[in-house]
Amino acid sequence: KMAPDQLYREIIGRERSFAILIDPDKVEKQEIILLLKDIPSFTTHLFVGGSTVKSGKCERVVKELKKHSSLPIILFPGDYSQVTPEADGILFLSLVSGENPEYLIGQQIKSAKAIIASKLEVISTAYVLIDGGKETAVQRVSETLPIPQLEVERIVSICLASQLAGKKIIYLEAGSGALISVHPNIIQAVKKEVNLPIIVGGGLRTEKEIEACYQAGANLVVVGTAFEEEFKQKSHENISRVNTYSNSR
Ligand code: 1GP
Repeated sequence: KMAPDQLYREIIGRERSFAILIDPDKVEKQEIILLLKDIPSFTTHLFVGGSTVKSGKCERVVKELKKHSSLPIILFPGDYSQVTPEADGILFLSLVSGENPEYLIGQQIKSAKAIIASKLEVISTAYVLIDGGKETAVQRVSETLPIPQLEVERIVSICLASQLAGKKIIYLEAGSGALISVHPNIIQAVKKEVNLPIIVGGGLRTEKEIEACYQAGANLVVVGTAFEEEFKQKSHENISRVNTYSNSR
């Protein structure tokens, strides 16, 4: 039988975790088998969620992923409608860097009953939005301004307050498709002063950037856009290869 906090313990216990983020709005059900073949071999988790997902899409994607992968699926919901009992866990996010009550507690209230009724492992997450060099979807949807990267002390204080409030993990987020990812100095400062594991995501593209996050103290690194783009590029090339082949006959 699984311990109630198994996913969380695994994240703490393992030196490096790596999640591919799948936005249900940007993937078709029939693409999922191919997509899973493409994920890096060191992937330890699948995150599923997005800022704007049509109703029912999240559930269909989670079910299809479950059918074809044994990696744990953790929901990373943009809103309460994305709670999907078929996943393994959920990052119960509170946007602690902003002051919009809807994303501090409003969405959480709307999702509480469904989460309690499910078997999802709940990981209470302090979600910290940091400036990624452009307006990202999180910023737009949550109507919350990101914290400038230079305000390291403020970021540390937010994380300390989250620790005191009983959050279990910190998510340092530059926003999906960010131009600038979270600077390693910020990760390092949080690691030094805050006694919680750290997730880092937003705008990470190269292995070098990912490595720098781990070196600075990240426990789990999330990549969405870079993987998505590479996958789209590949499937595009495959389609044109098939077309060239059939045209030449
Ligand atoms: C977004 O942190 C995740 O919420 C991942 O961001 O899509 O830029 O990789 P990217």
